[in-house]
Amino acid sequence: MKLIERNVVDHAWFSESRFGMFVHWGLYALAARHEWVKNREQLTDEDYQRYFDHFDPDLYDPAEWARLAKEAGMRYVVLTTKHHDGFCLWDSAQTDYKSTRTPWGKDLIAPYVEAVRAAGLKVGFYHSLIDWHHPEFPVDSLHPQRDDEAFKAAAKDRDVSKYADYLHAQVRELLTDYGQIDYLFFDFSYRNRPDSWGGKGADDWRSPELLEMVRELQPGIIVNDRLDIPGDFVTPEQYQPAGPMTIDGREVPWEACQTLNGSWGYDRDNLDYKSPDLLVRMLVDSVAKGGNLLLNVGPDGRGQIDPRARRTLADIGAWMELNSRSIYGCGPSEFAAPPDCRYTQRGDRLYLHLFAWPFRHLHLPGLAGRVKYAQFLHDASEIRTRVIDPSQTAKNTSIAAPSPDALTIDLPVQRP
Ligand code: FUL
Repeated sequence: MKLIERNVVDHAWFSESRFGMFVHWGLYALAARHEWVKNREQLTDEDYQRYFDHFDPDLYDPAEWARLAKEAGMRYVVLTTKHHDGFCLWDSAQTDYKSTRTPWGKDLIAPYVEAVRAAGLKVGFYHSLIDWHHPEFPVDSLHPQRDDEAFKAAAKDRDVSKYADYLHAQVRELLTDYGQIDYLFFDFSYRNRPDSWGGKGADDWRSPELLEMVRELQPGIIVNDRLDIPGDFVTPEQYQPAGPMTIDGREVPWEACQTLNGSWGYDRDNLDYKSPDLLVRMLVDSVAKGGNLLLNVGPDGRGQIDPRARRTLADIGAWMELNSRSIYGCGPSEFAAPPDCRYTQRGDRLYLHLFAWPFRHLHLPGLAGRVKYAQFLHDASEIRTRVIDPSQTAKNTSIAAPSPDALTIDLPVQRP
C-alpha cells in the first residue's frame, strides 16, 4: 500500500517550523472584495473576464514576499497556484485560463519558488479541487446553492471524470516543473456535507490515485487532509482547536490557517484586522497544543502586500526576534498551565506565556522543585522563584494559598 509510505517520510521540518505564510493571490485580487467574489456575487465567466483582461501585476516581487515572511519569523510559504475561480498562475499546457495569457504574460510560479527557496524557506503550493471555470466541473459560480434544483440541473450534464483528468494533469505539471516542492494544500472536497448535491468527494477527484502520484513525483512532500482521504496533517480553518488533533485515532501534525481580516484574498475595504498581539497568541496557542499557524496575506492586483499587513508582520517579527526560542521546535508540555497561560516546551526548556498579566505573583502547580533557573526571554533578566509553604500564607496577605506542589514566580507590576 503506497499510502502507508507517508509514515516513513521525515516531515520533522514542518513541526519544527511552527509558523508559515499563506498567500492567496489571483484574479480576485483585482475585484478586491474576497476570493469567493465570483460565487458570492454570481458573476458569469463573462463578468469575471474583466479581471483576466486587466491582470498585470507590475509590482510582483516574490523576493519581497519571502523577505517579509522571513522577517516575521515564518519558515515556509504556501501560494495559491489555482483557487476556486480556476485561474492558473503558471503556464499550464491544459488550459488558456492562465497568467501567461493575461496582459502580464508570464509565469508567476517559477519566480515564486526561486525566491522562497533563495530565502531559505520551505516551498508550498495550494491547489484548489473546486474549479468554477472548468466546463466539466459540476459546480459553477451561478449555482452557489448546493441543495437547489437549478444547481443539480446545471451539474447533471457535466462529466467530472474529465475534470479529474485535468486536475491530475495540472498537479503533475506543478510537481514536475518547479524542482522540489515541500508542501501541498489541496482545497477542498465535499463528501458527507449535509447540503451535498450528490458529489462523490474522493471518488470525484480519484483521490487515492492523485495522492499516489503526488508522492511519486515528490517523495518528501507533506500533504494536507482535504482530499477526503487521510493526509499527513489536519487543517483547522479560522479557529483554534481545543487540543491535539487525530486522523484515524492517531495523533497527527496540524496547522491552523488564519486570515488577517476574515478574507483570504485582497479585500480593500475590509478593515477588520486582527491585532498582532492576538495573532501572536494564536501562534503560541497552536504550538502549546502541538500545531502550526499558517497566517495569510492577500497581495493586491499589482502584487504588493498592503501596508496594514506589512505592519502586522513586522510587529509579529519583532516579537519573534526575542521570543522565537519558545516557538521553533517546541510543542506541548507535560505540565498543565494556569488560566490565561500557555506552556510550550522543547526538551528541558519550559516556556511560560502569559496572555494576561497577573499582579506580582503567579503560582505554577506541579513545578515546585522542578525548575533550576527562570528568566524572561526578552532580556534574560532573572525571575525569582520560591516555593511557598501553604501553612504560612495567612501571614503573607498579598498571596493566596498556592497548592503545595506549586512554584511561585515574582513578576514586575508593569508588564515589561
Ligand atoms: C477554504 C477556501 O474556500 C477559502 O477561499 C480559502 O482558500 C481557505 C484556506 O480554504 O476552504
